[in-house]
Amino acid sequence: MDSQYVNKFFGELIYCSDWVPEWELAERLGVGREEVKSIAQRLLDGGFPLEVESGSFYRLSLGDDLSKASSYSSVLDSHIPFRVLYFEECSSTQDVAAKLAGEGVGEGLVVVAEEQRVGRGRLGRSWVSFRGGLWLTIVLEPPSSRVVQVLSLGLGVAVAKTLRLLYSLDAKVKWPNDVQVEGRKVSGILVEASAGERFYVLAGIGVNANNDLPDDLKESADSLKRLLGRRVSRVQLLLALLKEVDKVYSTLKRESSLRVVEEWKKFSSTIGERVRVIGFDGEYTGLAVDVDEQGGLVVETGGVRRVFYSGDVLHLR
Ligand code: BT5
Repeated sequence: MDSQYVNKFFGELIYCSDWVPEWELAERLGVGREEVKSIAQRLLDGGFPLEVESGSFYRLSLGDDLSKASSYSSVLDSHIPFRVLYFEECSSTQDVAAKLAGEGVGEGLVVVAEEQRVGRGRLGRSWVSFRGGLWLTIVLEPPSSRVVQVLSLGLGVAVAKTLRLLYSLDAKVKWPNDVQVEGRKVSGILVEASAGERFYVLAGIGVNANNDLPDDLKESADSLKRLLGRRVSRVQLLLALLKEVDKVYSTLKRESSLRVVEEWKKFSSTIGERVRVIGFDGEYTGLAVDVDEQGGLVVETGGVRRVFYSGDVLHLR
């Protein structure tokens, strides 16, 4: 049995929290039921957390222990060669990843930390990173620095899709880089690019999963634990998110920025809204009408169309 099927089998089950019948897996993988049994046996022999019920129902019990994620990332059916490196605590996953990327660790390293002492957002802002959240940085080596802005939007799409697929949440993306549910920020994205000879990007993603939030963020932010009324498996969340990042990154590399922007627009809460944009050269109020191919927000303000490539956006009601 080809190891590609083992990866596919695992990949199919990542998104499912319930039992999946054998016939369905056989259909999805395009193999017979006997082959499904033998793939399952290979996973069991390899110590993977696969459960089998009545000999013909399967599910993964991935749990919440992020230190175990590294052994599962090896069987993700992804183009990016993900390797997860877990830390109990660090300053920021961006710093750890920057050091390793500078040493030439290469594309696909994922630094995950249970807790960050100085998690950061954009423009020097801080990111609250209590235990129980999902805080990670992925090292990527895109073909050109021109795609960085769109990559940032694409990561938002990956997070929103993951929250939709795993938890049926109505997750939306707010320009430039927030993922919100019911108007509250559940996830933030920070993309930093290297300045030296070797070009790499640090794709930082923070998701409020099982963590608490400080009182001053309770109005504007939310966590999966609070939204769903239960704790989630952060291992499942991480693996599903990596699969979605892989898909959007493939689209960006193999197809076009435009395709990623189109996907982003489908989940956007910003387009069609009256907004105030706080840009580098001042504040502008107008109607958010589009996002261009480079990921810039197009705002119609006083009969003039302006395009913003950075800044903050307030949705005005
Ligand atoms: C962001 O910045 O939203 C990017 C956040 C990226 C965090 C990840 S975690 C893994 C990796 N390692 C890091 O050190 N960072 C990345 P920005 O758009 O600037 O939003 C920051 C603002 O969001 C803050 O000023 C707060 O108002 C708010 N905020 C801080 N912590 C938050 C949290 N946990 N959940 C929701 N909002 C938060």
